[in-house]
Amino acid sequence: MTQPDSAMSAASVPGPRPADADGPDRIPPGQVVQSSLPVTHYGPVPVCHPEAWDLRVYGATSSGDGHRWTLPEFLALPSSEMMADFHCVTKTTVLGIRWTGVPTADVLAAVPPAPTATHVMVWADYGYGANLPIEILAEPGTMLATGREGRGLSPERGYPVRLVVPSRYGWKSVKWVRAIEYLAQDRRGFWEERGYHNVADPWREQRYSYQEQPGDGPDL
Ligand SMILES: Nc1nc2c(c(=O)[nH]1)N[C@H]1C(S)=C(S)[C@@H](COP(=O)(O)O)O[C@H]1N2
Ligand SMILES: [Mo]
Repeated sequence: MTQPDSAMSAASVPGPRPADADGPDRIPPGQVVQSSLPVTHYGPVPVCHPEAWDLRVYGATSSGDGHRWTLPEFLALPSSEMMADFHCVTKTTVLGIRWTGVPTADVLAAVPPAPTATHVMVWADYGYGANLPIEILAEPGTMLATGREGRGLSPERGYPVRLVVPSRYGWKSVKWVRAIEYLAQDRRGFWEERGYHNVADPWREQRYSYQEQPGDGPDL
């Protein structure tokens, strides 16, 4: 198998496993490689009203204040590119998707969390949300993407802004992101309350909540 050219570039992210290495190590257990990722989500595609759209950061911030970006403000932030493999819990893996966007590490720098903040809830339109340990936002591969494969996001893929979390199953890659809530304790998101694993590490095949060990998440 040949690598996509840009997998060799400096923008390629060091994932939790060698995402830029070929061979069986690259594919998490139980996953099947497909050439493209089907559009996958629960419920309808939200309609974006660009004038009214904003992205908020709130909750356990260090200043106690929240932060808000309008769409032009968010699109003016420095953006970068990264390549990442994508693993859906339905067993589809797609290798080497190229994303453009704002690393979530930059969001943490712009709106520093309080020392008490341990987790985040990433909220989308219509109340969808996924929870993550706050360290995942500091990982180099995690970003708020505004583009995919060199073009803007389509509505189905999350226009105008979606999260990409290469180190977790795909449902944590929240499309249509509207807010990031800093949490002083973990809280389950949409799928984490409905039978899916709170941690969702594809390398440990953490698919379902019945697999959770003590400490993996809040009580169901
Ligand atoms: N807001 C929102 N984001 C979501 C979902 C969803 O239902 N709602 N589904 C998730 C799932 S299960 C996957 S696999 C990916 C799919 O991304 P894609 O549609 O770009 O392939 O989006 C994730 N983000
Ligand atoms: Mo998924």
